[in-house]
Amino acid sequence: MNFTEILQNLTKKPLADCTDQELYLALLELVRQKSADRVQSVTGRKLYYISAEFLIGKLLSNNLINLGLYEEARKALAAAGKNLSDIEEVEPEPSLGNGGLGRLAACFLDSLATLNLPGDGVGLRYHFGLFHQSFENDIQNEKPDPWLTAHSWAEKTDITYPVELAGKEYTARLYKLAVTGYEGRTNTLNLFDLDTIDESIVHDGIAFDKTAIDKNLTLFLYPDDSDEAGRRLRVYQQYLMVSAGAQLILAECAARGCNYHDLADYAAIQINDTHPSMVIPELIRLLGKKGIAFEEAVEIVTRTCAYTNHTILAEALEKWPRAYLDAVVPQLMPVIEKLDALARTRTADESLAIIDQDSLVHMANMDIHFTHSTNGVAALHTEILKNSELHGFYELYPEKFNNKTNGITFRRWLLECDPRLTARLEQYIGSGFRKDASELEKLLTFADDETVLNELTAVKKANKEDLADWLLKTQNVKVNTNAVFDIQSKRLHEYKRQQLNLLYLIHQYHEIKAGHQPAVPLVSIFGAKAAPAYTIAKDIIHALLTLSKVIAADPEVSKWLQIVFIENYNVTAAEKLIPACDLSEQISLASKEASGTGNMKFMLNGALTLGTMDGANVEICQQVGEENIYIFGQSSDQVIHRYAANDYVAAQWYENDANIRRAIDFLNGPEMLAAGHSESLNRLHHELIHKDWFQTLPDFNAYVVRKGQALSDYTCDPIGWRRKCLVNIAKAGLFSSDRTIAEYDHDIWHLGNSSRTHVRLGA
Ligand code: H53
Repeated sequence: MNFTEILQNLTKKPLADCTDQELYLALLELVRQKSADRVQSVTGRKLYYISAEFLIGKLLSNNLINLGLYEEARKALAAAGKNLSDIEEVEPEPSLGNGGLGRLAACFLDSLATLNLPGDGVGLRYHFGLFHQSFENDIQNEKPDPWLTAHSWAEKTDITYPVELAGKEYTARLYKLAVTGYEGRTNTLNLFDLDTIDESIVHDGIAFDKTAIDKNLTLFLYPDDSDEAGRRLRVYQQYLMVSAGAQLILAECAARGCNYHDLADYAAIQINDTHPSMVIPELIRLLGKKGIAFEEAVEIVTRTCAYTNHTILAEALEKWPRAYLDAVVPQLMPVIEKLDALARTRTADESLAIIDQDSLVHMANMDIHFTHSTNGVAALHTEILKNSELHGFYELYPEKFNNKTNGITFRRWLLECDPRLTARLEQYIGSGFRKDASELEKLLTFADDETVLNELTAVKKANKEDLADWLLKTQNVKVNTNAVFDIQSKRLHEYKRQQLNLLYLIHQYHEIKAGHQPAVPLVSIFGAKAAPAYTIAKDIIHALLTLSKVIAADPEVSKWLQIVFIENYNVTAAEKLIPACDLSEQISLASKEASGTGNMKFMLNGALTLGTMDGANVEICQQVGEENIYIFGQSSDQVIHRYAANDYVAAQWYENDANIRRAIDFLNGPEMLAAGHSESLNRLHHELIHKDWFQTLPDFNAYVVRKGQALSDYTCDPIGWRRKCLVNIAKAGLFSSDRTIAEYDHDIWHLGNSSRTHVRLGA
């Protein structure tokens, strides 16, 4: 049977007569069948990657590519007058994540399956995801982001587990989503949910009764935690995930012959950030029920589990008041208390305790004591963990600490999102890079080939045209494709410093008004969601939207400058933005961005980075060389010292620098107040002068100069610019998540074989 016949068997009518919806469902079914053929039995150790987020994006195209069916599907549909990209539009994007942490988990699942390693995900099946963002009155508005339809990639199973929450028993149901690698095996993303969830309790945007656990538990990822009920709800969610997950792991291992004493020979569990940390005491508790004494259970769990730290921001290292845990998971508290007592026999350092003097339970501390590996996610981040943030732990357990620089899957972030560039690359260097990303280096032989450089420029131009069409269609904005496309897309957070970009844009506005014409027109594109209760983040969005209007209304400025803030930034939007980018904004305060992975995606798609020496930017700089990246700003050492000395006073920078003052004062000056909301603009103005926790002002002038340099290089030396882009593409191989996963496997997981981890328990 040819592809058309196979598909027609599923649609039961000629393809030409089908709607896009019908074709989508047929393709979904076909992918399911083909994926099922690639399920393999497991011997030895299998990985369970437990994570609150899996930002998997749309799955149809990705699965077709990984199954090797994309071209066939495209041609068969085209022959029937159908367009695969129209059919892709039918698929809702699962909104099961927020940012880098969740997207990393998705890339890891793709790489595990591609490398033929047994590794499944464990998480929750949120009905409405994070939230759907829209702008109303230039203010972020949140609504549910539903993605579950009658025919979803996640299939309901008959497998259920009892989970006890606040003394009441609930039933967690397992849904399975097939994850097929590129020419690889099929693994599973296990998502848990309750049958009793009631979507109708959501009202007025994303509000709902936070106490009706049976109805609300899996409605949203990260429900608002600005009140106690919301914070408790997060504990409920986390325990649902880890308790059901732990029962699944034990059941699967037992079915393969595990007697629980040898659990570490059957399972490796990776704890992704602190959200799943309760899996440690939960497993110890469950092993106790199987007759295994506490001391042995601790040893088994330590050998089985490993922990990844993704941040040094205190707010993201969870500490739960023990009163919450007493109320929600009373069955775990005796175990946590014993773990705390055991940890105290290993160190007298109070800051390394699990339960502190204020009765806060430090989840990361529990992770580090009772797993065999703690890793950071970029070289700089791991060094900061060892030397400052987690220094006490590093002294206690030096052998546990290791670095695993993040990566991205090239299937989604090159093959799928940038078919034009992929085709050109194949023409120059063959298709080996599809499987072995290091082969991209072959491109370097073309660094001085002007034909190739011009062809790459043409690819970029065509991608910018595509983005312009998409922006017109979805955001109703028209952009000039002869402009530089400068993009900052990531979660909205002060440490990521969208506000620095904002101040730059105001500065440019003034420069243009003063008759200083820039080297080239600039389209500055933003995509970002702010946490619903994060006021200043929402103020930054409002200021950018307001400034965008002020500029658009001024013909003198708007021919040089345009701000586009796209609504509801998600994986689908990222796939449109990244291939069209010229300049990638990676401008976090040095030391604060653990790694970043957007930086890698932009580089791979031939954008140049404007960034600080932070996170993986440092390694990108090492790869491409300083001449092929635009670095500016304070170093992480300077920042760490400034914090330690506690002597940063934003107001001094504001008073002493006329450019800074002019930019900040514009925020609540007459033009902005006429177009925006005074409360929000005044608050941001005040924040920048009196707080500025993430040191925007000391980096301002360096940023303006470096960005100016980049824009002038773009205009004055187009061939030189494109050569830099080529070097970035060629050197992106290091950032393949296949490399990252191979390192995790080699150093931590040892999948497929029995456990070879040697653990030092106790001091
Ligand atoms: O994790 C990414 C890093 C990035 C870091 C991010 C992250 C979240 O998305 C959420 C919570 C958290 O603690 C960290 O900010 O730097 O690249 C994957 O490691």
